[in-house]
Amino acid sequence: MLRFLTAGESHGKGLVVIVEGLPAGLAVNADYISEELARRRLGFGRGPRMRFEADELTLLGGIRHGRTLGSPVAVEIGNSEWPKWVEEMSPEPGQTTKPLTQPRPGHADLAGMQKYALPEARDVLERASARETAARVAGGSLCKLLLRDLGIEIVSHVVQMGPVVAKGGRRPGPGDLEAVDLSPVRCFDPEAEAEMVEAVKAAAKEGDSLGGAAEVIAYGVPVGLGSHVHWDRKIDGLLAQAMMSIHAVKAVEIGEGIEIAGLRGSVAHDPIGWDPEHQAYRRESNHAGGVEGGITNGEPVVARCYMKPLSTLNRPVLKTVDVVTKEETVSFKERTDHTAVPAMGVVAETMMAWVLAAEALRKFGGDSMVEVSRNRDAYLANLQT
Ligand code: EPS
Repeated sequence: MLRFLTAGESHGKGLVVIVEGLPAGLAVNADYISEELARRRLGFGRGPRMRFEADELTLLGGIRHGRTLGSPVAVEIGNSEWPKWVEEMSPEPGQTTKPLTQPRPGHADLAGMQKYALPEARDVLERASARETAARVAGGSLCKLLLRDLGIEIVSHVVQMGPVVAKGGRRPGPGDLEAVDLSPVRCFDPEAEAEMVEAVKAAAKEGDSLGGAAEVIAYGVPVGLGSHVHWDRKIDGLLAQAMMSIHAVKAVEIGEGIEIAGLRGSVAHDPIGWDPEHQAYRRESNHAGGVEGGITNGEPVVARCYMKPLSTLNRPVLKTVDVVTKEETVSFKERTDHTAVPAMGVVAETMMAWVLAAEALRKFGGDSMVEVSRNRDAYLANLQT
């Protein structure tokens, strides 16, 4: 079973991720993990921290001479911000001199303080912060490497920024990822890209924030990941859970799920055809997003994540109550991003990679990459046609 845990606070000394269940013999290099971490920092509209903070990577365990050992992999990402926060975030006994008592609506602040009986919002927001996604991306990059060995590549692009929606057009393929990453908002539609940049500028000028949506596509996924036999084995359910867990994501759509809800059954489904050249079935369209009955069907797996506008604003306007005085006030101001949708797309790739890698190992399981590849090849050679 593939699983991971992360630990660490946004302004703490660093983050740690432990990945358990990777087979031995997976080629890993630190540069690739660093590149993925750098991709997560991309995007017009992010706050100043993204410019001055480097993700300091240390491989602590589970990798030797560029290959996984089959033991847990542990990765540490140091926060270069730490020196400024040593006292405020110290693990030693003591207390803050700057308690945050005006919780932000839309954030974990108030519910977290009530649930954990904590006196101020920083005790909650430090872990609720999207900084945690750096640890997910570091661990998830190992899943991407595993998937790549199995012929699976994952791409994401921004399809909505605030009110601006990209036109349908051609979806980016694995060869287009560099072009997407070069776009300031990671959008594949140049016309929409320009409008998105303007929308972010306008929101930023008014101290406001923007939400939006990113689409994630996995190419090369074989038929048969996930299962119809139990609610908790359906791969669309697993993807929805994984992607919904990304900070500020409020909806996840598989394929054209929202649009086909309004269509008739006679036109909503993807006709099945036979491809004599490859001796394989294929779908003539992909409204289902590559999943039927909770099982991948061989088409690209497509999911969209919808993110709310961040609730931390540079202009304090959101009404709240001071938890000490109970008087009406506005939520506290904290350094923030105007939008994090481009970065969210990279995190969403990561969460799809976690699910696909976990399900690929469940299907083709083995303790070494040789064993996993052999099991995959045998399955595909015997795939019922
Ligand atoms: C975040 C606020 C900002 C973001 C941060 C998430 O941090 P700070 O308040 O330190 O400027 O930059 O995101 C990251 C640090 C990151 O690595 O993604 C928040 O409130 O969640």
